[in-house]
Amino acid sequence: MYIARTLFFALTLLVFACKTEKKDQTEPEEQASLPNIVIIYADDLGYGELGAYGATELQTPNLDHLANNGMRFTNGYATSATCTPSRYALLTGSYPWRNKSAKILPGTAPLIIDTTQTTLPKVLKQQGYTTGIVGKWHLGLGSGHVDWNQAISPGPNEVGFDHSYIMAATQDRVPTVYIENGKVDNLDPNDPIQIDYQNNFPGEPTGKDNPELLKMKWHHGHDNSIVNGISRIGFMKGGEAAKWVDEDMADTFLAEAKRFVKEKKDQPFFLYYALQQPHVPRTPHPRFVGSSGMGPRGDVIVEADWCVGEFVKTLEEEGLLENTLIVFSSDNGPVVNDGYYDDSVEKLGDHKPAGPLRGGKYSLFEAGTRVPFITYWKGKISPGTSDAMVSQVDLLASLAALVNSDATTQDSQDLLDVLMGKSTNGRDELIIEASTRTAFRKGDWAMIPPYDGPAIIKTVNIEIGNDPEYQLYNLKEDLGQQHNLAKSHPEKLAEMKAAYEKIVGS
Ligand code: NG6
Ligand code: CA
Repeated sequence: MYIARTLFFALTLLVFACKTEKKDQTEPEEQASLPNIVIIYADDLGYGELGAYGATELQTPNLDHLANNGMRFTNGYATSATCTPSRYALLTGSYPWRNKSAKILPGTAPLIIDTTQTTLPKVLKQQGYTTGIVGKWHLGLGSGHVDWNQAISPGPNEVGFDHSYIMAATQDRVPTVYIENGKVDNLDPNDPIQIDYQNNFPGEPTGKDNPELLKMKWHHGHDNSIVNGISRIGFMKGGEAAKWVDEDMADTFLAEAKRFVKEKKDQPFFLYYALQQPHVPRTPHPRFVGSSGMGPRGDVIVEADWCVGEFVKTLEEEGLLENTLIVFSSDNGPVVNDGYYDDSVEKLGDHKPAGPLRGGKYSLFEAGTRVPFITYWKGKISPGTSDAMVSQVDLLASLAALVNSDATTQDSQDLLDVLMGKSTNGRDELIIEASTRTAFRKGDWAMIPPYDGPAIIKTVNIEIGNDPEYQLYNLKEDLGQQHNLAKSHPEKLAEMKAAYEKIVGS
């Protein structure tokens, strides 16, 4: 009896021990099974800009490697044809046209993401991720007047990022300084920064009045304060030691991105690496000058491709490549001349930044929002091409699903299986946006409602989609949107209008 009891007790202990041991083992396993997530986001890179998307005049071997060994989406969309709204949607999972402030912002604009709003980094943080952003922000900072010489808040760190190393707006807008976790990097307190988007500071040179000081001349806009021989949008005084060197920007962001990975690699991390290329001013590092034969615009694309290669190499060296999902895309379509004389038009040659698509940045035609869209995960995503429709607004719900979170928003769809190449069941319909105008994609069709205003922005030479009549295109037969079928297909038009108005309101 005693023996039996002892045996029973011992057995119970053993079972209990096994159970506890099992529990202790699964938890770290679950942690470890959470992959790192990196979103690499180019600025103004068009659909036809990469070899993997048909470019023949530019070499982009590193991005081609991701595309050819991951999923290459042919119907991948930014929500918008300009930067701020696309970035807003990427981070919040909400259509930007729902937020009136989501339009191209000056460097002094307040933060347009509500600090209580759901964001992608917040969702990932809740699941145990360390989150970081390196690169272009352009979603506003502060809540009114920003004093650039004090802690700058709210900003990325208040909407879900543990770490931030950013430029406030764009490379062509002041302040031309890096901001790390809300503090201007390298700021000399004896040389405070002042910023004004209306008036110049007395005695300060400008691109308009002092063209002799410029190394790159402005074509339209961009005639305010001069920094490094390039005039910008907005006026800036002070902060000399903190000013960035444009030609070093790619290396600076790359170094920060690598540093983040190396420092955070022991826990699951999310990095939003927002490249500044090929947005204006195009300032390749000297070692890339002449690398494309296409002038600075081509050279900075080669430089961006190199950065991606170096970054991926770092993941590989750290043993993280098999455990990291990389998403690559662009915030909007391409523009050739966006405001500086930089040979982009003269040296473009046969390169077609938009590939076969019509329009470009600022446009409701396809080239405005249809962009390179690649998912790469070594050993997990089988190489392939997908024609499924996906939008960057879907990354929130899809990546939430990846990390076992049920977070979602009104507009974001869980397309994880599509991103992983396991399904071709993408979006059925999508609203696209360009400078607050909206248009509609559904099935094979694109519909652009009538809009007043010029059909072409002459300064940038882009057709932006304005027309007094409805436009309807069958993209399967007419990818270049040459044949408006609105009149010949009234039933299709009515169906599209109804579906569109159901989402945006009539
Ligand atoms: C426009 C600028 C353009 C670019 C764009 C923002 C002028 C004339 N043009 O207003 O150069 O900066 O804003 O681009 O100033 S985005 O990719 O950040 O949306
Ligand atoms: Ca952009």
